[in-house]
Amino acid sequence: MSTSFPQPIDSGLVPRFAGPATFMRLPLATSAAELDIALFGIPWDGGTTNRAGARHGPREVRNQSTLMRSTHHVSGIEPFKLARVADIGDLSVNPIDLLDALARIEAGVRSVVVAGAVPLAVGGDHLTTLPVLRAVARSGPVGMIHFDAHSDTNDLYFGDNLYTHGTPFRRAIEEGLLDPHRVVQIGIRGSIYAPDEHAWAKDQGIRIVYMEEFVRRGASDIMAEARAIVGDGPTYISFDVDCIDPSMAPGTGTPEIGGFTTREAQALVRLLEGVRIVGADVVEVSPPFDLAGMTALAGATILFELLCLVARQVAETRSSAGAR
Ligand SMILES: [Mn+2]
Repeated sequence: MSTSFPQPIDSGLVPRFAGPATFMRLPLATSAAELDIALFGIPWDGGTTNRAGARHGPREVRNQSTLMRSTHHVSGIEPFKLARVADIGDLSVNPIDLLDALARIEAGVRSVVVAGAVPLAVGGDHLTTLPVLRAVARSGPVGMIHFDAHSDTNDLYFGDNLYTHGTPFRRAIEEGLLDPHRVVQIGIRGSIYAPDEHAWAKDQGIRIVYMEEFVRRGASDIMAEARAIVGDGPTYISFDVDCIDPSMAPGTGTPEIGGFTTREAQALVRLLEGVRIVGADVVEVSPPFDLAGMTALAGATILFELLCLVARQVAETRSSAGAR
């Protein structure tokens, strides 16, 4: 029964600025057992090549997420009545050993997946998505709708290093975690290292929607195509906050001007309705570069948008199982 589901702290009893800051003011759970959706942080930025700081993202997104109320004002979705959701804290990370960090993150997400909960992760830099995908895609490759300024499909760095926040999706395709023909990247822009930087991704079958195409076609048209590409198969959603313009989200590792407004980002995410979401993340919120928490607020709000979609999916799955 929904009355027994974990509920946020009532702001009529404890004001939003008081008490411990968990995601959405939800209870802090010790594991994903008994949950439909697990919110967690991945405080790690060891894959960052330039402006570090996303390791501080989860804590500040938690802080700003205390502004989220219980009901989505457009869809009417009340996620905490539809699904059992809690904050399970931060995954274990190792700040000074990249490979150990990736192993720890994968193990943490695997425990969520094994418990039957949908993982909703808050990074951390974008390399954290690779171990999340290793856990989510254990039974076969998944599709992905990816909002970002960058393709993140570069190959090697400083010689032969495979793992940075610019390489996760090349590694994920090489490892068979993503079906590249079911991958869409939206919002890509900014100067690149060479004219053929995105050739590998396109050759694999990834659909890259540059910002200029988004401006020409608009959110509805782009997302109709994205939904058709991923179809009804399992799909991961990755939201790099640097897809938003740095005038609205300056607190990030690799800002690029000419980005989405926060309103456009909300519209895009709402148009994910109907996609079978098996996990999602919001990454690259970097509080040391932020101003007045505006980037963390954008990240927290997108997290709420994603939570609403997944909560409705959980409720629909439950009712169709009940109908059988
Ligand atoms: Mn990225």
